[in-house]
Amino acid sequence: MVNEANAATFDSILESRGVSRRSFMKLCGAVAAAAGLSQLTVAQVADALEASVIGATEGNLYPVIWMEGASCTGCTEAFAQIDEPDPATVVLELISLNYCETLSAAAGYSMEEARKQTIEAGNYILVYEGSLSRAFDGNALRIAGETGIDSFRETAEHANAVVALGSCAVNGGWTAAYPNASDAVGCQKYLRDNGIETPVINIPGCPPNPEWLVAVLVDVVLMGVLPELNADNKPAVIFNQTIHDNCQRRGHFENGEFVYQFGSEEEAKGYCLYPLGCRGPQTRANCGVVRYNHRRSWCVESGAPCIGCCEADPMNPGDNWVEVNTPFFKRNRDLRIGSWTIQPDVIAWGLTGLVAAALVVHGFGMKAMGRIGESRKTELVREWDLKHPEQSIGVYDEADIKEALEKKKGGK
Ligand code: FSX
Ligand code: SF4
Repeated sequence: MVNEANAATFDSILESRGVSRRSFMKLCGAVAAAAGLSQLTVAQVADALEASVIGATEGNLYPVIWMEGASCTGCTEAFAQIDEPDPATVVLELISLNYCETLSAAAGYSMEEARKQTIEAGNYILVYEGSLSRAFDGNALRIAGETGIDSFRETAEHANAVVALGSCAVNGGWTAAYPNASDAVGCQKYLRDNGIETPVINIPGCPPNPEWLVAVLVDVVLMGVLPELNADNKPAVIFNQTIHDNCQRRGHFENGEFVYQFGSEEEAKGYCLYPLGCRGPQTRANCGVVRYNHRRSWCVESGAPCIGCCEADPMNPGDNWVEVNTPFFKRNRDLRIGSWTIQPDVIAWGLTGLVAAALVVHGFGMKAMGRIGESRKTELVREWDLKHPEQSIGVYDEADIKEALEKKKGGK
């Protein structure tokens, strides 16, 4: 518990930074929600954050090294964009950020020195974003005169835990997509392949929601516990539910109300995006609960089908979200045969053609044997094709289309 004198100090720190107590408590509520904690724990989170900010004024904070491998820096960028209150004023005072290529004011030799000294002193956490490039003896990425994998390795092996932030750090992400020329892998695989047992907490997403990182830091740094992890070492409360579980469009999915085309009437009605390739049913994360940008909205709510950026098997770089989910906005993933890719529905149509050809041959045989007489086609034109002629890939006679439309009009 924070005592009264400390509470007064804390209030004046908040005030000096233009942060109201109300917005601070809102942040605590969001941290608790992101961590999957009950709202009853908000007071505990607030106490922990207050103690940490007071700790900051006394220079007694948990050291963190934040390093970056092959990535777009979107993870840091997303973190730096958390709004009210902004990370620089309150949240970063959870930790003593001794090294961060993007956020630290220092650079060059003095930064590298800070990293080495932190490692020597021990008792720190490594937050790592981006993948580890193993090709070319690790020379695809060099930092301060050594390979990226060497500096990762020496920092990770002495850390209390590695937080793999972002899908690239979890299993290579898009940097490991075919043909994975830099032989990219995530932190956990690199460490385990090299016999290093440092605990790893995987936070996928491209980028991950910054509030997930704050929630993990609150657990590890302030509460002194590792969050409960699932079999992929991902925080269970965040990643054990699917996007589909918490989706605002879910009712439309259940009612069979779907969007087949961007810009359509169905889209304007907010129907389910499944036919446009939404990966919500197979992607595990609580985006719909935590949301983004001041908790205003998130991908599916704002009209974009989920592209599954949180799907990452830590021990398999080939199972990265880009490889698994492209082409986006299509129901099926590409099937890869060597360096050649094809959509399964193309194969399906090809097979349909083969089967149709076989049936025709079979039909001729039956007819020749006098076993069938004249027959009628049961479905002249597929119902769906009639409804969406511009998307149809069926081949029909004009006369059949006319007949089918007339039938439909007549309610037959
Ligand atoms: Fe990867 Fe992070 Fe995607 Fe980018 O650094 S998870 S590419 S948003 O930024 O690592
Ligand atoms: Fe599920 Fe996606 Fe439809 Fe939402 S939009 S209900 S996540 S399929």
